[in-house]
Amino acid sequence: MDGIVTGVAQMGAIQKADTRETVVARMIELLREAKARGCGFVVFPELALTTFFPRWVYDRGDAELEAFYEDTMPGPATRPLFDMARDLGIGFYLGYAEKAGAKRFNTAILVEPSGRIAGKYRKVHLPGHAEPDPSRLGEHLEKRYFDVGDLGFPVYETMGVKMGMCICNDRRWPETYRVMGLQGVELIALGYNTPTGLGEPYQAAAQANFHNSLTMQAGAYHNACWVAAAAKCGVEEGFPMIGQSMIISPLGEVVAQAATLEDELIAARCDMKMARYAKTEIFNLARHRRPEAYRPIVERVGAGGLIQPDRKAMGLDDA
Ligand code: CDT
Repeated sequence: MDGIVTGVAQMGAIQKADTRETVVARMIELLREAKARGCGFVVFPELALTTFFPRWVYDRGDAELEAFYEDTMPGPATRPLFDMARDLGIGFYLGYAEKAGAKRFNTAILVEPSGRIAGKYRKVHLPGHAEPDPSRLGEHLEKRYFDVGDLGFPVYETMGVKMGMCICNDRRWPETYRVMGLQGVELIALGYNTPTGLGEPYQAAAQANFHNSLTMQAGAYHNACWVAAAAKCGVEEGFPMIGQSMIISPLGEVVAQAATLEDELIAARCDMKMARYAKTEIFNLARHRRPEAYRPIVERVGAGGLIQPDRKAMGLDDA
């Protein structure tokens, strides 16, 4: 096969009291299962080592808050994960909270089976707020605890595949996938922690799973790449989060999907021939894209005024 057997290691809830060591032991168990199922690469969730701490209000410098970040990778608690992956010959994607000098990032890394870190991504689309909003059912304070990612959306040649990464809310933005699509990405790994609604009238519990699959299937199809997505899910400290971890083909079809809201390994043979073929046909970007018609995408942040062609150029009679 021209590609890689990919595992998605969905993780059930992590409570505040759970230690890194306990969590890493769960991850190692999932790696063992991945090995038994022939995986060469495994995707773990966003902020996989701790509970989803942006749901609580802290001040920067608070000891409880600071303890959620990693200042070295691997560190003492994560070293056993790297060692086990190396012993099993498996590469992995890991999401964690990164402390980088005075900055804080919501980060993911690609680790090769040798233990070498092939690449890093820092979350660009930080959802939620910087200040608490008691009118909601729960807080989502990523803008308080993380700086906006400063690495763009890099694609790395690793494990025989052109791999890219993104994190949770990034998956809802077409730009995320397209920037990687324009680098020829073949597999996008991503992790997420998605609450089943925090009281918003729309994008609430009823649509949470639909939006999850909708955005990722569209991103995979439009960019002719595999998407392997791992949830952290279940009820954390009373807050429910969606599961529905999945692997999506470059044709946009779900080829594997988790059935539980607990630790669960799903796997699929991700053949890159399928991605490469789709890139030569309908989504042959070089042949079909028209960047001159897309200028507002990079010139505007929010929606602005209408952009209308000259009436004469349209051949309208009243010009
Ligand atoms: N972790 C993360 O990015 N979660 C967001 C939900 C934010 S709700 C305010 C997501 O897009 O799933």
